[in-house]
Amino acid sequence: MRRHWMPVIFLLLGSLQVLLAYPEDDFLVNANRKELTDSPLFEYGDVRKPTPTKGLLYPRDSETREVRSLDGMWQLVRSDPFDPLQGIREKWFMDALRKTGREIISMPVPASYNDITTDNLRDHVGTVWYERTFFVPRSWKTTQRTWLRFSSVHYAAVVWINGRNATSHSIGHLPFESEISGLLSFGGNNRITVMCDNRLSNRTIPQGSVYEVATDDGSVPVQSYTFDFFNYAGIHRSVHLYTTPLLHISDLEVTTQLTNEGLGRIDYRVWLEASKEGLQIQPTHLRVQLRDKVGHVAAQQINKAVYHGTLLVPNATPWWPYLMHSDPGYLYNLQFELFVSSNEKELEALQDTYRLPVGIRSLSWDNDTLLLNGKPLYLRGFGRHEDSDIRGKGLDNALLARDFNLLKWTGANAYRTSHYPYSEESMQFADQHGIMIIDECPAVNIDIFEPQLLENHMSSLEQLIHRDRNHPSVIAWSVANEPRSNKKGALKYFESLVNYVRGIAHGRPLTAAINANSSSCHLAQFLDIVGFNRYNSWYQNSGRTDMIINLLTIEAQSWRDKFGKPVIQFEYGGDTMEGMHSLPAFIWSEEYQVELFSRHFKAFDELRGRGWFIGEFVWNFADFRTAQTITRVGGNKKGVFTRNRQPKEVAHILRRRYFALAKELDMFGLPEDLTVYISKHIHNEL
Ligand code: GCB
Repeated sequence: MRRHWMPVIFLLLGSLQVLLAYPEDDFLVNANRKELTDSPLFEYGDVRKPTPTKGLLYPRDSETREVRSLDGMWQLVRSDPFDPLQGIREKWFMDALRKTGREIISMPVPASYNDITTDNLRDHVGTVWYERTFFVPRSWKTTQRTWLRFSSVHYAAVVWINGRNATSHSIGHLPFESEISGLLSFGGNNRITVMCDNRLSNRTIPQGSVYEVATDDGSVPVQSYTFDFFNYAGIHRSVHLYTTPLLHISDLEVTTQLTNEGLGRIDYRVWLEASKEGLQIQPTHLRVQLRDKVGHVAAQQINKAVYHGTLLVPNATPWWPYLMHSDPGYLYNLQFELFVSSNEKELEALQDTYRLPVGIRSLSWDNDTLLLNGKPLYLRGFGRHEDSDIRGKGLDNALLARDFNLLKWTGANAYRTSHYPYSEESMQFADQHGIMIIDECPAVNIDIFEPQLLENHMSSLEQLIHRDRNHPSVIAWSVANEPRSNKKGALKYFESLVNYVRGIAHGRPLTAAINANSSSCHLAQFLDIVGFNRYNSWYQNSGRTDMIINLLTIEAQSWRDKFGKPVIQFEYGGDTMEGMHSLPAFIWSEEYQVELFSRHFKAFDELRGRGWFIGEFVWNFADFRTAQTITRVGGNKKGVFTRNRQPKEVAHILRRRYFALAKELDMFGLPEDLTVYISKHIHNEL
């Protein structure tokens, strides 16, 4: 056997796998909460590493591929919260959902289903079923493979095409796909059915638990969770059908480096996959071409029977973050073309083309700092949420564009994808605009440390890294937000987790957003960058902004002294009702938010001078929906912007700070509208 065929054969075996039946057990959430916390019995030795995900390339059309969107209006039925698996037993997927006799609800995709209707679908616990029909052209039948790809379904999904199981997946915010060529009616109408389950258990990432409460109308299941953002559910991101040739490029991995002399280096690896028929096709070579913004070839390589290589790019145009260079977010197009021998007269034919945007940059770190292209970074940004009125967590391009305009308006250069992976479209946007990303997996507030949870946690990171490893904007992986890392069980848990993630980290440092204290945290010792969340003058010492500088500088120094690593504050802030004013400042007023921020700025400036404090992140970019609690007025109001993306007073202050930092650190000019004319005696102090 010719050696270069090995990856193809290997991948073929994968693609012929019998589709797994729906793992019912995963859905059976134990209502009797059994505390497993801190049990010394868990050694994690028996934890299986997750099976690596395959082929998560974003669907792009090309000379050899077609992409079709299945977004639009679907139909939805909800199951009885007490019998979420009724539809599986009764095989609702075998026929149109209307045949179940249940109420049919028109449901847009992508969107969370919660805020669309006027009834209690908002608080539904359990499964809902989505359905739509679509045509596939006859022409796709013989020469193509057809794939179905979901960019995110929250939380778990099982998918059928024309009544036959196509795939299943759990963990929201992450893509999954499957070949469906064998399930389709080509040239005919097809039905897709998706069962979506929003229940969280002790073993899901993130965790939650379902319990029963007695109401005036009988008992009902309720989902509880400790994180504060609303547990929106549904088909949150786009659904695509796409085609590939019978032998195609199934996956790509790229790393880049930039030398002081401006030489760019791109190391790439390519995976191929073939259907049974595709195995007959003989690849002759792979052409890899790097094209600059205007389409000129900046470097190229032709490989025969080798699926990895290195491109050297003299005088490369580097990828720079926003406000670190006059042309931030420079992207090349890396074009991969697979050629095969054609039957006729040994001619070579183009078999498959895939184009990947690539930014050339180096990332490195030491015990004091994080460097991009050799320059130490100071991160100024936000924790955010994917959240908006009506759509919930559904992808919305208008919102995405507005958010990036606001981010740039404030002069921010970074954000953390708190507390889960954000859409692939937002990652592409960040690449293009030069916004740096701390990429976080969905492990928020994890508490009960048990082996099955660890396996899922590893899997969430594996899937995230696989999806995002080629984005120049990603500068770190965040392994968790506010885990109960002071508990004894956290030590072994995080040691195992971080050991695993190091092996797949793809040239990025590891961090986390910690709310334990430096003296009791069992996680920070394993990280490259220590991140902490602290709500001085909000959750502690409410109303006392005069205590911030002292407490914050002492705390940051304690993290530094104990772990000797760069330190970032990932969350600080206070809830603020837009339009509520008070002089002197009083909590919840706009004045209070301004005062609280300003005190933090002073502490940050003191800390920056110490040489290891490398970032400040506000909580939160915008107000967002939470579960109903007495501490939230219509949601979490710590936004610098309102939920409909208008600035609170503090936004103008934050903007002045972030641009002042850009000026101080990167000699960037200030925007003209940063200050307004007051009088000829009062000058712009920046
Ligand atoms: C935190 C959490 C974040 C919350 C925030 C708050 O520490 O990380 O998810 O929204 O506090 O406002 O309470």
